[in-house]
Amino acid sequence: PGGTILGYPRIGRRRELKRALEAHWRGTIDAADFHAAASANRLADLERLRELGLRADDASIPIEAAHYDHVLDATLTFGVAPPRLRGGLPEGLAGEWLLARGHDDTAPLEMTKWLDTNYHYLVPELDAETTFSFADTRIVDRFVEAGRAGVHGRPVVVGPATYLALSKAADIRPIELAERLVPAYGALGEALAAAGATWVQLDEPALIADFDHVELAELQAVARAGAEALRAAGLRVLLHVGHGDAAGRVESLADAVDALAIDLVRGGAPATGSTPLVAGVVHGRNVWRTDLDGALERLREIAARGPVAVGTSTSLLHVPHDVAAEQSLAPRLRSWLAFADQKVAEVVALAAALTGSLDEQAFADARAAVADRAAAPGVRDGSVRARLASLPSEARQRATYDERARLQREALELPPLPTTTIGSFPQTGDIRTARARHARGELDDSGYTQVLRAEVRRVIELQEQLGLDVLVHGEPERNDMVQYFAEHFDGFAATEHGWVQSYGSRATRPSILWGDVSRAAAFTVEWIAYAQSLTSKVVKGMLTGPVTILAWSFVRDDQPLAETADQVALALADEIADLEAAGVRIVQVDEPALRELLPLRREARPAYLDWSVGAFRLATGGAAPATQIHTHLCYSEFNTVVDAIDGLDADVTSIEAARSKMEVVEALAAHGFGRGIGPGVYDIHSPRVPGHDELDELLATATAGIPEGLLWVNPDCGLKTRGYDETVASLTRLVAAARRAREAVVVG
Ligand code: THG
Ligand code: ZN
Repeated sequence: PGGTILGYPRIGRRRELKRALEAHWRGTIDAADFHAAASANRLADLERLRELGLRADDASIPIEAAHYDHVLDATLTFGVAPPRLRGGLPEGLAGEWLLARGHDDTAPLEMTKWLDTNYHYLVPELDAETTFSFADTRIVDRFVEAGRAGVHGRPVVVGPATYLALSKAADIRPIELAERLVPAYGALGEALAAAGATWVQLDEPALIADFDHVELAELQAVARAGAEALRAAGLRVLLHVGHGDAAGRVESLADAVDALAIDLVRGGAPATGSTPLVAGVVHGRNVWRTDLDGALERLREIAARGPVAVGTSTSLLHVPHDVAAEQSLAPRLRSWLAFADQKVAEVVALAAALTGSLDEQAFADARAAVADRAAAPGVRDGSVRARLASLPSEARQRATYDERARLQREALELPPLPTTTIGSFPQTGDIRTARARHARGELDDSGYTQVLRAEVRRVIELQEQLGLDVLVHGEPERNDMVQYFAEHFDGFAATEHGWVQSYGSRATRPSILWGDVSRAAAFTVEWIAYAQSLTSKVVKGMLTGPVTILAWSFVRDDQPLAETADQVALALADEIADLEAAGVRIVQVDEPALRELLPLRREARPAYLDWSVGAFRLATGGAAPATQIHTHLCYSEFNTVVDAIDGLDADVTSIEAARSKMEVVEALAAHGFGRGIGPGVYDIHSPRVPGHDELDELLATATAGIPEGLLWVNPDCGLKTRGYDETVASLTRLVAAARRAREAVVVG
């Protein structure tokens, strides 16, 4: 029995891969230099994993490290050109970047969340004509590269069941293409075996999820076929599931594979007889040190039933590289944390202990850290707990919508079809430079505030010129819509280098929610009040909702998410009360991630919706009936929107609708609904300025489906990533289109 991990961060300890990618895209470095930089980054990580104690000679080290995305790697490996690019996909890196980033008129592959993580993969586009072949040797090449560096590793590939379950196709259920796809795995296996590989890791997390379009039995059959194809090539297969409870879902595959890696943090151990288990007792997705005593006990129980090795519950892709880089974190908090490198060391210590060579010091340190964390001040805050324990029964319940709507109409005096934006305005280079200089101490607080206030003034003046009805301050003071809140709440800490890949070259630094959450003082009020002082129009207060704050942070694991969400909700409720006291009449509480935390398993969804919606309602439940509560959801699907409108009880909900040509509106009209709604009339994800006719058409669809008194006119999402030129042009047209629609409504 040994120890292994199921994957490792690929962006580099200092984001070397990001820098290489972006330099190459800018044209600063050519393909050869890019390959050299990517290779150096991979080899540095392999070296690090050896130093940390993983064995280099027995396939314990996973070999993966995609340039951009591991699903894209499978797409390229198996020669899957999207139907719209069939025959026209360029060779080499050009083809890879075309799929990842698009070019001129060619849209990139769509991005979506990898399971319930914060990582986005590129969605394969298939159709009934799609064929598969072993078309690209990158997986083999990386195995050979590692071998030259003295590492006999374990190549990793996304399995066929997961690949197809996460694909989309216009005219066929993707899983029906399995018979064509599986032979390509056989060909990959033969090439790997010829290169000297002994094991391959087949990632099949789809086995633990529920899908609407594919049955578990189909996924199992396809995963089995993939494993058999690789075995027929002479390889041993480690089937890796991860991301949830595999018990009851993988037992039938035990005879088709040589070992099974499963998540023991979120699930139980399947009975797999003599098939070895890689027991995922070290959490691959959180940042807390493992209770090594507890993990060892668990391992011993499993070892009594069959062969076992120690593993992580998932790839370590989802955590930052190294706690040691965090020299500014409070030492006490730091002592509770384990990032990727610390988790590798935990795996190694557990593997040694399982074979009888217990590292007393490592276990004693872990024991002390776990105990210290449980007892530390701030982890449990009596006043936060007392407040939650004695919530009044109406804490999540506002006045009826009808009453609120009447009071809000009187208070706000808005025209029909009011226009607004989602909240953020373009974050210019000047703002980013000022923030960086402020962080480095080169710009003092008052200098920084001056820059930000000047930006707020400019955004307010611009919106007045444009003729928008409900204004925003533009959020120049916020680096990130979650981190900004974490920085102002107690119970959170921010990291300096804790980058985690979000997609491609982009990463976020999730905050660490370590203790009971509360808010010492108002922090958004001064910005909104300043913006409001500059205009006679209504300015919206802007907050991030409790679910999104949890979804985009590393959250404590010692209490249910529901409890933590309610604590965040109360801190937000305090901020809303202060905004109201300062005269703010509309407050938007964004929940773009509401959908993202939706459990992969059907049976867990009702409980999730219950607490997530409950937390939002706790945050907003204290708002006066005359205060208009808005919310915004990203990547909205019909079901999410209906659930949200029914459940969140917001007065106005803005959603993405332009890319789907307002389909969601027709669906909503059929459902019937009675609260304000702002279906986005243009897509902010591209710099394209929408045409007048296009806007008129979308608005006509919207006015046909939505009662006049409920319809708002706004873009799809925040404008943070756009430039000012296209923003001004697009919003000018948006306001003009709303005015034309208003006349049509009033006349008609
Ligand atoms: N904030 C947080 N998490 C998120 C999002 C967010 N998760 C989901 C989604 N939005 C991810 N989207 C992005 C979009 C852009 C970037 C990262 C994630 C990005 N990052 C910069 C980079 O990598 O260069 C770094 C930004 C920074 O300096 O903080 O551009 O909005 N928490
Ligand atoms: Zn959005």
